Amino acid sequence: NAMLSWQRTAYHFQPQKNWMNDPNGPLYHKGWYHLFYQYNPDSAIWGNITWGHAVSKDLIHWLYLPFAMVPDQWYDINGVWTGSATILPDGQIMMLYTGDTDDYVQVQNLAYPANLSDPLLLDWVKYKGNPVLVPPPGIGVKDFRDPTTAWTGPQNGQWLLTIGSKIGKTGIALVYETSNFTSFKLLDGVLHAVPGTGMWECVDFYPVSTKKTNGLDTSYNGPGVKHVLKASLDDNKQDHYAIGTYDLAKNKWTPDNPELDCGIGLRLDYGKYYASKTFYDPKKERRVLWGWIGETDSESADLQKGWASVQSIPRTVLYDKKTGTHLLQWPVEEIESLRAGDPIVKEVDLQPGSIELLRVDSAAELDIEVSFEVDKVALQGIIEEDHVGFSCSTSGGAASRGILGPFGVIVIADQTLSELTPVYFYISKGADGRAETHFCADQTRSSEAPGVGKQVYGSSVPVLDGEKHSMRLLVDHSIVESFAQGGRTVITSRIYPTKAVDGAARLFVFNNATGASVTASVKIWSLESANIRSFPLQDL
Ligand code: DQQ
Repeated sequence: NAMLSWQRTAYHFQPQKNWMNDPNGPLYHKGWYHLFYQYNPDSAIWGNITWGHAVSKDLIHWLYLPFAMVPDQWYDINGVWTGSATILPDGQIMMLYTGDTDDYVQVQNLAYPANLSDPLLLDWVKYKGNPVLVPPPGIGVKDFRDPTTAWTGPQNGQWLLTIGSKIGKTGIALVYETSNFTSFKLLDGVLHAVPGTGMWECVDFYPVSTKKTNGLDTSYNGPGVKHVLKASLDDNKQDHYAIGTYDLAKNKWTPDNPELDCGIGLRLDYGKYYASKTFYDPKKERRVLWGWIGETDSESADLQKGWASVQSIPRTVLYDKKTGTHLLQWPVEEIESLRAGDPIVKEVDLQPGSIELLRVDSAAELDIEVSFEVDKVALQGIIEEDHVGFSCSTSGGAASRGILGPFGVIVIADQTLSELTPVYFYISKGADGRAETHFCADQTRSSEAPGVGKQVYGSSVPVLDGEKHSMRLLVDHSIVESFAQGGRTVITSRIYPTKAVDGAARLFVFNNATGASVTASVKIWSLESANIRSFPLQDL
């Protein structure tokens, strides 16, 4: 359908056609980044789940490879579901994944590359003793999935890994011990449990440095390290995380802020984003995060356009030393290689109730950095003014005005603003009487198409003394990934413009606050498209 083809993205990873969901087993091997993904070869809706496979030298340009694994054994005939890679010290790759059996039981299976010297890892062998793990007593046969990357245990040669589950409505992370990835022992207790959160899918568990700016290998532990626990909550399709400390000897993880929903209360992304997974990139010594960006339109629309879902731009993940409470997520630096020429650099004074068009070509593919300086007198006035209780999702979107917000940018808009997606800050008075900043993305007017998501996403974001209000946005036709304050709060928007398409797309800055002027310092780069195509296998 030509009318919908523009909704395809220009530099986000997506298959040529059909359905995709979770990123699987990301790893770096012999000069190539490997991405596997949940894929339906036959349709644009979920089913027949197979492992798609693609490789890249830089996480931006991709080559599609033949499927890594298809559902062809009794233990995965109903789907080769999500899994993770563990790279052993001798270079062997252990790929543990969930299989949905002929009886619809969720089991864990082992696969490994047939030929480690192949940089493309084209052939995968399923271990002949599969499954290697079945649901333990007390765990539902449909509540046992998505093994993590393993980390080294306290004893020599011992590995630990976690698998998500639930008991009643309590989400849990079970921990297993293994030395060979074929036989496992369930450890007593759980890594963490949170009542009311339901089934934990795609658990992720990894160390972050509290001192350095590099990422850490999954097995790294010691002083100056905290551990992040992430769970994808099946009940509300949100990725939640918490930062805590991990006692390896006792196999006990303790959240820093247990008050916050029992320590899993922050979200990696407040928009359309799920089933994320990190891996350690030894080439650049960083931890890289992938996430699945699903659709917010209807299944029939997906069938009509012939594809569904994209992957987020990979993000580096670091501990935010300044707040000590948040992670910092930031697009991998390689994305900057798509910047076409010098940026447009502008400073714009925005009086209350003003909007300004930023003239750029190809506003459907942009990398934007904006920092806002808010009038100081007005900012201090917040103490006296009463506007407590603001929340992005319930406070009326960008059209609803307050003294100190909203102000921000408008992306994927047409010239007449009949379609527009505002991404903005709104400063309100927090419960403690001090200024509280919210970061929101408003989809209510993104599209004139019927039957698409029209939510306002967002959350509060810490803005420390002396910091400006800053945001970075990656705009890619039907996706906007928005990062506030260096990546403390992130929102991914899935939008379906019908008019603000390709050359008709415009970019604006605005200040819809009633009581404050703001100065916006803007840098805008046009982004080139990434090269994402089939691998020329005949050249091998
Ligand atoms: N997707 C996979 C499961 C996982 C879910 C199946 C999360 O393994 O729990 O496609 O989106």
